[in-house]
Amino acid sequence: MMIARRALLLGATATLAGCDRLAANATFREALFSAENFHKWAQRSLMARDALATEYRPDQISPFFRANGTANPNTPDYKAWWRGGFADWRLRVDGQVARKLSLSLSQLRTLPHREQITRHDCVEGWSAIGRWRGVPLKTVLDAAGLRPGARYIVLHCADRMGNGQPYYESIDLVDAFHPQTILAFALNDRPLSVANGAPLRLRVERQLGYKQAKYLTRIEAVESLSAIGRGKGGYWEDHAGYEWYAGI
Ligand SMILES: Nc1nc2c(c(=O)[nH]1)N[C@H]1C(S)=C(S)[C@@H](COP(=O)(O)O)O[C@H]1N2
Ligand SMILES: [Mo]
Repeated sequence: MMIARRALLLGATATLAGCDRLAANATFREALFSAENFHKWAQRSLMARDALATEYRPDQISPFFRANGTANPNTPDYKAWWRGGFADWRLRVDGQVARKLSLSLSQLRTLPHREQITRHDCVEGWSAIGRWRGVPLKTVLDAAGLRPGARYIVLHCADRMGNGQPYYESIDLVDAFHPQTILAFALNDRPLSVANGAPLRLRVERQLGYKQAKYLTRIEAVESLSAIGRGKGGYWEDHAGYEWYAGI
């Protein structure tokens, strides 16, 4: 990550050398386009994606966190997992990784947690504040070891949409390694309800509601999104033209 960012900054600074010749006024160039200023500007705008989403106070938590989209996957697999208290459920981690993983809920619960009170914003025009607890996605990705080709993380879900296709979403590595990006197993100090995505869902707090994939079954690291679904990076991106980057 740090290496990639540094390479990007160096690349941007190198491009600037060409612009230098075009700037007639030396002072203007000095002030606006000096390598140092440009570097600072570039770093600030890249850093903006690393900024934390607002976290709220406990008294601001919404009394009810409504459910949207699928409220129960109701597939034979899911019903069996639910009946067994999700003891037989696993999160698979595969794709462009050095080590494939298959993690049980109790294994995930033993990893270091993060807790955050954040606001969920759905494009359909509602918001809710909740306290999420889960494992940083970074922890899981570091355990699996991303291969150099990995560019995106695809979240595969247990629920089937109207057309029988599973819900899925994807994020880039900036969001995947963001400190507030967690695999959440608890909402408001209770195990996730079925309606809110049991047993595990993504929280990627700089993004809109539809990126917050529920009912996770598999995390896949990929080089490109083109072979996933219809290639737009998510169920709603593929079927309703939603933006892949849903930053807020
Ligand atoms: N697997 C899955 N994840 C999903 C959805 C869905 O239908 N299936 N709906 C999305 C949308 S549009 C929103 S707003 C949130 C809703 O999360 P909630 O049900 O916990 O409120 O989940 C998102 N993640
Ligand atoms: Mo949504």
